[in-house]
Amino acid sequence: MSVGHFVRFMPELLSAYPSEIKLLMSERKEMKILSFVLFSVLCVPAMAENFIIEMLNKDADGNKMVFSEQIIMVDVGDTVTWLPTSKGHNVEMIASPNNLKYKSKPNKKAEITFDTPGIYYYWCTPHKGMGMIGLVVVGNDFSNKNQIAKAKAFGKTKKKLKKLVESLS
Ligand SMILES: [Cu+2]
Repeated sequence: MSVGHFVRFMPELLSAYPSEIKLLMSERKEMKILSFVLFSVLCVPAMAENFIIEMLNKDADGNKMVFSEQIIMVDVGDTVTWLPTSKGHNVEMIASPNNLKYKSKPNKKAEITFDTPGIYYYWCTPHKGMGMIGLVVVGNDFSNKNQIAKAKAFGKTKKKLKKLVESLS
């Protein structure tokens, strides 16, 4: 339904409601304005955001084999897109509140829409022992922090995962 349809039909819908509302909106013009305001308010919570993370051989600080954002906070319904800015990387989900299975192809864009709150831990498969990991926190929910702290990690990544988990509060 378009905004135009909504604005045209809303006065009829509202006219089915009690006389108190009719009294509030004796003018058709006012009803149209109110309808538009209601429509706008109803649409706001549905607007999901898209976050970009780059897969990098080297970041601006000189760190090698990293995701540009190591911890990202998003809302339920938001999407994260990982761009293959440098070659040879991917995104593989390791631990998450809903045991999400996800492994992207190397050198390709990866994209996940997050519908379940909690902490998601992923790594880049070829560089999983070099600290190329990241966390996505959905809906400000840290309830599976222990699950993430106990998740598998190799080499340099062990220390880094510990540091990232400890920074969450
Ligand atoms: Cu990598």
